[in-house]
Amino acid sequence: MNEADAAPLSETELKQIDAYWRAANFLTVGQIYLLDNPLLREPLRLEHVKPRLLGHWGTSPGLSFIYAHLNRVIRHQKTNMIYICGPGHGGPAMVANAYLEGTYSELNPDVPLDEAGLRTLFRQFSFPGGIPSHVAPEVPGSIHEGGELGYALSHAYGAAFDNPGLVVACVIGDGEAETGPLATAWHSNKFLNPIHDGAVLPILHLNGYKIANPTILARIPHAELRALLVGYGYDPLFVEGEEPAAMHQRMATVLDQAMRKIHAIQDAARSGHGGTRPAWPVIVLRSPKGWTGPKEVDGLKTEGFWRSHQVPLSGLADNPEHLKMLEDWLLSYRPQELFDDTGRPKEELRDTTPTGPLRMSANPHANGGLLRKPLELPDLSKHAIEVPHPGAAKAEATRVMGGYLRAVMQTNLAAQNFRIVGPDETASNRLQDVFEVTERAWMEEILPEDVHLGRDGKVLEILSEHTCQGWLEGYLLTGRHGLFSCYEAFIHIVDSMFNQHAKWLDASSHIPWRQPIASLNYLLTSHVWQQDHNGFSHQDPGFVDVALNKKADIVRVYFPPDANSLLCVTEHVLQTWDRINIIVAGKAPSWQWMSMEDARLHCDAGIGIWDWACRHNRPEPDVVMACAGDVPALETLAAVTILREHLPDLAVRVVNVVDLMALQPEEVHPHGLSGEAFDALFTTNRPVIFAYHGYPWTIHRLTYRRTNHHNMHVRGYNEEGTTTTPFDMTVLNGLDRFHLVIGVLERLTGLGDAGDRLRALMEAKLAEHHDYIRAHGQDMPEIRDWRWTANGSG
Ligand SMILES: Cc1ncc(C[n+]2csc(CCOP(=O)(O)OP(=O)(O)O)c2C)c(N)n1
Ligand SMILES: [Mg+2]
Repeated sequence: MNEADAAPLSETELKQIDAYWRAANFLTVGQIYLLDNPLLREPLRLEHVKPRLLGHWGTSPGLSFIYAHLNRVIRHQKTNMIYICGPGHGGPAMVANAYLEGTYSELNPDVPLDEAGLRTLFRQFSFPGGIPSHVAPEVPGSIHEGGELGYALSHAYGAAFDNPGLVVACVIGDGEAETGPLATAWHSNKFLNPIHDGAVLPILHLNGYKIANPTILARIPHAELRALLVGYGYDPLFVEGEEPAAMHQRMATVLDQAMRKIHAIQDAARSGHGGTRPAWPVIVLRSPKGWTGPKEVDGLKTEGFWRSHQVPLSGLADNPEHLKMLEDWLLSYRPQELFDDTGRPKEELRDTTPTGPLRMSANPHANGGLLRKPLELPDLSKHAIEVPHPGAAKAEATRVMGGYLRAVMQTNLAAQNFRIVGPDETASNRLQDVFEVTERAWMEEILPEDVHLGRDGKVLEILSEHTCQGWLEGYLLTGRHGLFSCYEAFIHIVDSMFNQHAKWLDASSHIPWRQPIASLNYLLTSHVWQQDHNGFSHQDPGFVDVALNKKADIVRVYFPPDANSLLCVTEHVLQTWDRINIIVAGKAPSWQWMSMEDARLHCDAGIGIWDWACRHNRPEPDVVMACAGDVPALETLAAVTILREHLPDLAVRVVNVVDLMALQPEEVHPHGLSGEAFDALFTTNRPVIFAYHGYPWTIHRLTYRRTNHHNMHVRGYNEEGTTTTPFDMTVLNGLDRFHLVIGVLERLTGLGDAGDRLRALMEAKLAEHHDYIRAHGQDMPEIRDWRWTANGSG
């Protein structure tokens, strides 16, 4: 017999699996529509129906069909499996399955497995005070909200990395498959090692439609679709049709086949017969959108068409016929056969689900904090740069960080729970020391001349920031740790993914059973002020501004000004949880300001006066020079030396900010300074010239409630960029030492001739700089050779 005609389900099993599917569909429709009368024990009346009908039916029956069949596999094979639901708008389906598995009631005792529980389950969905319509963190078993489409497959692979016993089933909407992030994530198979990673089983859900259009993959010829998936390196298996009994048999057959292939691949690789990348199976499920729902509504095709995407029947108050159709639809699932007299799902249904943690809704991998072990962190001091006094040494900050990350990687290699991701930039960002202990993962051919590619590499590099972000999120959400290193300008590519992850963390923090996960850590380097090879396109420090829109509890932004402070910040972020930490640091050789001891104290405080850089640091200085960022710190210190030389009596205070959040009021951010502490640093009435790494307005946004805000003059990136010398970049944006000095002079009165002379000198210097770089193609010697000298008469 042809495998396509096989019937692996016995008559009883077929009945049971179909009953389970009907129950899940009934619960889905119930959630979308019903306020009361959950088991339709009385004729359906308008008052039983929600006044606002919200939710998505179209994707749901397919999602539950897949769920029911994965359950069969899990029960038979005791598979450790989680379910990533790409079309996360099918929230009611995923809630229905978690309810049928019993998990929902275990975690939410107010929604028990009886008629009252059903009423609550239905009522709460998309209802004020209830649960959201998507597969939000509230849904047990999910690590993926799916509201913003495109990230299912990268999340799935992230979950599978270093999880050899896990199978990640990943449902991909055919509309979702049109997104850029999803399209590129197919290539994740080139990074998955069948020996030490788990398996991803993509299930492409070809229900044919999006919100109001057909989908590309459902309309291209079958042969093209097959060729596409083969071209991505997969082994496609098709399940196509709509007659439930035949579809159950076909799906069971194909899933068994897929699982056999997965086991064969893993067994071969794990017994030493692996080698190159295998062709992992992918299932293509072609079934009607809104399957089992109303076929036609008001004479228009609905089942098997995009009209079933959200709520196929609406306007029930004005249309008694629709109310009757809803009742018929609900009754078509024969609820009396599915629930007992108390409203509890019948035992036969429970028999089709796995038990305990094997239930996908209860799998600990989908509540990764349960599995999270802290990273073991090596001794930081071994990596410190010797800085006997400020400006005594030069170093590339991120290279020093790379040395520490090498040690972190090595220390945690056995635990297999630390990954570094990045779009092709680990070495460019000077983190290459990690390659002394691990490679870049690569499952394709490796040529003799290739450098640091390996089957077991823990560094993941693909030129897709989306995929990097998705992998790391999936990895963290399943209980592990990691770092994303990226060019500062291009991290914007994942702005929206960042948003979604921040929302996930925020929502999770209100759910008692969700355990904290390791923070998502970004290193943003090759930043706006240090673009040697590149220009304007590579100059954009605005990611921080996107990040600041998120809740204070979630986001931290650090601007370590030198290598030792970068080390301290790195060590800190690797120990935090449920946050998104952004570290901005340069990779160019730069002057070092703090010993490890000083860096620790400074970073612990997050902000502070650099006593060594101040001139006459009286309680009331004449001017405060503040800085955040490595290049702004350098220019500020250079400006201080100019002021010191030309206006020796001027009292100048230097404040450095590492932790940007310290600028916010303490009521707004947990790291925020109190009003008194802020005023003690920035005074209540003296001019503050603030040199900031990013867009100046950010500092205003953070400090507008502070007493001395009206005296703050912020210099930063004003969107003036090009390919030019490093110093010229600061000049173009008014962040350079000469402009900073002019800024001071503009705000101080009574400096007399000395002030006028200095201003003229600064303008002359700017003109000289302008001409010099055009003549010589590099910065003036006094800029290149500048170094900090100790403060003579401080
Ligand atoms: C990135 C993104 N763009 C647009 C939307 C709006 N949207 C919600 S559902 C949907 C159609 C999804 O179609 P498909 O992936 O095929 O899911 P299904 O048919 O299973 O509902 C769209 C465009 C979205 N959620 N995310
Ligand atoms: Mg679709």
